[in-house]
Amino acid sequence: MIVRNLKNLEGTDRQVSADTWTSRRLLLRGDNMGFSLHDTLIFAGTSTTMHYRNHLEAVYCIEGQGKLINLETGEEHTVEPGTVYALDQHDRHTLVAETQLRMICVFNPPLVGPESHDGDGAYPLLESEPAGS
Ligand code: 9YT
Repeated sequence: MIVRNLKNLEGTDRQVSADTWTSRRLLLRGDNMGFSLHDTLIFAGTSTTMHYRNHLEAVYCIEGQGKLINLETGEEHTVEPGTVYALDQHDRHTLVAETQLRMICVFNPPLVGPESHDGDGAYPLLESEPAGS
C-alpha cells in the first residue's frame, strides 16, 4: 500500500511548476498504478493552452471558477467545483482560471515525474525515471 500526504510533496521533485500552474504529483509511473494522479493549482487570472498528444487526461475541479474552451470545436464550458472533463480525443483546449482553480488530474499513460509543457502544451513521453527518484 502507498500512503502519502500532499503536505509532504511541496518543494520536492514531485512538485512541478510553470508560469500558470503548479502540479503536486501524488502518484507517478514508478508507483505502478497504470495512471498518475496530481493535485494541481491553476493560478487566478491565467489562461493555459494545452494539447496532450501523448496522454489521455481526466480533470476534476474541486475549487475555483473558470472556463474551458475546446479549441477543436470552439465550445466553451463553465468549470466549477464538481465539473469533470476528459480529454478522450487528445483535444486541444484552453483553461481560463477566473479564480485559482484546484484540479485533480489523472494521466494515462502515467507521467514519470518531471514533465512540463512543451511549446505546444504537450508532455513528452519519457522512457525512464530521472536519476535518484
Ligand atoms: C488542468 C491541467 O491540465 N493543468 C496543467 C498541469 C497538469 N495537469 C499537471 O501536470 O498536473
